[in-house]
Amino acid sequence: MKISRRNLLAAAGGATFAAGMARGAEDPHAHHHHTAPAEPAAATPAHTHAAPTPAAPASAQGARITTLNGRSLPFRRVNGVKEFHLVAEEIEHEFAPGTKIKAWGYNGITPGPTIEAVEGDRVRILVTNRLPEHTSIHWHGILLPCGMDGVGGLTQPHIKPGETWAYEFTLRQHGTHMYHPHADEVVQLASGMMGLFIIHPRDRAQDAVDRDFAFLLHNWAVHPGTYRPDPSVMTDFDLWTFNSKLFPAIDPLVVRTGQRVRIRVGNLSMHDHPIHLHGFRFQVTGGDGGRWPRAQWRSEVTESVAVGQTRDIEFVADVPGDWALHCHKSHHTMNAMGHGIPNPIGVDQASLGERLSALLPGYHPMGQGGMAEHAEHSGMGHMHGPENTIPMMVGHGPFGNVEMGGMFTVLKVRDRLPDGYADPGWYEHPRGTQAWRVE
Ligand SMILES: [Cu+2]
Repeated sequence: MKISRRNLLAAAGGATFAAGMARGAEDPHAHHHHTAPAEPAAATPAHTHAAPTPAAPASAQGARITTLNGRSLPFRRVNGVKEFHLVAEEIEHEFAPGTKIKAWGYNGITPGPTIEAVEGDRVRILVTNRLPEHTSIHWHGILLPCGMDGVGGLTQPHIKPGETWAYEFTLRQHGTHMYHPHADEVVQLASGMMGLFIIHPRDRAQDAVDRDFAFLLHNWAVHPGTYRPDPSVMTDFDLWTFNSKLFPAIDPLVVRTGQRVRIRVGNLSMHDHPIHLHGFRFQVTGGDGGRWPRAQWRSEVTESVAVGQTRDIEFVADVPGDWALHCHKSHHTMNAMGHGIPNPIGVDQASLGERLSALLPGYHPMGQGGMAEHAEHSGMGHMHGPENTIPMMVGHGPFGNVEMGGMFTVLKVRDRLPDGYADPGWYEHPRGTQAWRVE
């Protein structure tokens, strides 16, 4: 069933998709809120994948990368070299409506734009430092001459504020890799400096997928009411992000029923994250050490992505629905949350609440039956948290509050996508396929 459906879709969509790829290949995503000096103004609109596109055949050249809430970095060709330009700088970043910070990133965003290239490419990456302190960039997992490895002090002098340095090497591998500073890492990583570096195989038909998503895991210490991440925190972070965004502001992953999907996850946070997908058994097909031989693939529903690792997972999205995709550590699917507070569950706080309300206007006793009521209160708007602090459980679904935050988003699989890969809204469950109330 799966196979025949895929073949059918491939036959229907092949030509159009191939044309889209050809156009997109030399004209990387152009839309960016911020223009770095050497980013050429590309002529064509970026969202080659956003137009109503027939199902992309995995047999063609494979999909371009969809960086959740992000974009790929444009390049220009200079004498056969693909030249990219990253600008390290301070930016204003919004995690989700209600929480903004001063972050450090690249080209106006955190994580920085995704570098997308092809095995065999000669690449030159210019790095301009507009930060108040020196930096460097390490190309994590990429095979290159030692002097291009970007370890400040070890393989090169640091890049001082105002300087631009060039890194140039030939890509001898393919897979999911990352870039990040190797200079004052405690501050620069804590502030959001990181990005994905994805190398496609030279033979694009090899292991091609229809939808190819990528995101980085990160943790942040933004104390309530403050606007700059605290780099001194080691374990007790309060914000957990996919590509520096919090649910409900994380893009959904939109795919058509029957498509082959790859999700690439990299981790530059301080914790390991067991990434769990509902509804499917996926194969873990590779990491930053490269694509694994088929015999090494594992069938899983949760894959832990350790610090400094990337993992690729793949599956055929053959069942429509709204499927949760999240870290399985329950505190990592919360937004700003106090830790180490007394446990009020089962405690009758009625009289205590009255007495405290007299002393503390606006005090809300809560948590007697659990913490769900917390979400209700903040959802109704009559409980306000500290300034610049998103409630810990948010996100309205079609049936109520989703009571999630942080590292949580939704894989939306649909038979029909009339608006291309735009968010199709909530899934409408066919009759007889949904849990029902018995009494
Ligand atoms: Cu986690």
